[in-house]
Amino acid sequence: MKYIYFLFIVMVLLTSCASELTTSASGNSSAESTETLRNIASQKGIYIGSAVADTPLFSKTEPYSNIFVKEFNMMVAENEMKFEYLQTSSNVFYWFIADRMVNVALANNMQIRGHALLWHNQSGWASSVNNPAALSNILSNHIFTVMRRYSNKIAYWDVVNEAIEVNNSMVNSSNFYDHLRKSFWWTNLGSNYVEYAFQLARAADPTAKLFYNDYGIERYNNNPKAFYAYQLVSNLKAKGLIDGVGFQMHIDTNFKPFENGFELNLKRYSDIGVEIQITEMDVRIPVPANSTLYSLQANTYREVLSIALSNSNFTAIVFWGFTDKYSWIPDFFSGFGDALLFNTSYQKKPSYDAVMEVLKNK
Ligand code: 9MR
Repeated sequence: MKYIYFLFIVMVLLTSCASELTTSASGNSSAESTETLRNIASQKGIYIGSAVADTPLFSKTEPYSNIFVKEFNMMVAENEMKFEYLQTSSNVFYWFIADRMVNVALANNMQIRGHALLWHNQSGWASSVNNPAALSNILSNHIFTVMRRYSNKIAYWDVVNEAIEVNNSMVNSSNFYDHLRKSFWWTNLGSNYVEYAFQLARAADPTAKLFYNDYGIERYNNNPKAFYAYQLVSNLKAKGLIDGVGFQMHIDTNFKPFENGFELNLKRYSDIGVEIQITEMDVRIPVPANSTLYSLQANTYREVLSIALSNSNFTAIVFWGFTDKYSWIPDFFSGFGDALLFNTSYQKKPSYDAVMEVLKNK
């Protein structure tokens, strides 16, 4: 009897260790835990997510993973599913990190956005291949291998990321083909490479939702980039090759959602029947910040989300990180930072409260 009791205790201890990261955040029944972003968002029928990085996610000394699984129900790997991380050399795939991140999301009942299958950055060895036939095979092999590994696990894929770059020598052309980024993909595969990538993705996993994702496309007025992105998406939609558009939304407080036509911009996408997600949102402010800046920032989050929620094709908001401790902003925008919902000490900021308030009032 004693031994059975002892065995029981050992089993309980083992189970609780193993499930440290795999306990379901939504399974918590305390009153405190119901008031989280993910719980309110799921009542409203949308997903709320964050980009995460593997290192802090598996850190034993930080509250990072606890807060992430408690507050969010959608995950995107900030870097770890990009080409250079997954296919480290020709047809050599490295799954360990991506797999363990996927497992955290699934164990915590989260959706996953796969980011990204084709991009001009972080494509590793592929970006120095200068041979159309070879690059076409590389793309096909990459998309099939990655999407099939995660079919039934990753529901949303950024198939092509940031392919529009306004070509100032073609200002008179309103055809998006003239405004495709002249990346190594374009040089080798020609203007149809975007459509080719979507065809491959459709074939690789017909159940996945396929997205085009870009930055700087949120302003409706006087924004040719937004117009070309819309053209690109509607062209793919007419061919049945795309399901959604991702507005990255790396913005600052100069973006005024109401004055800048954000609602109209979303509407043109819902009018053609594509799903809309905000995929990488952050609102950078000058640092050191003060309470005025924090409240301006909160207001930007509030306005963006309230407009998005009024569109019935809007299904998810994902932030590009959740704590100011881990954010790309200070490295890329000198003098700016503090762009997210939690500060560097993991305390909720006014922007967190604003997002919560808008969700509740939907
Ligand atoms: O946040 C990412 C950063 O850690 C990388 O160094 C950077 C490399 O280009 O990519 C960042 O993520 C980008 C995302 O993949 C695509 N949209 C813009 C994001 C911010 O640059």
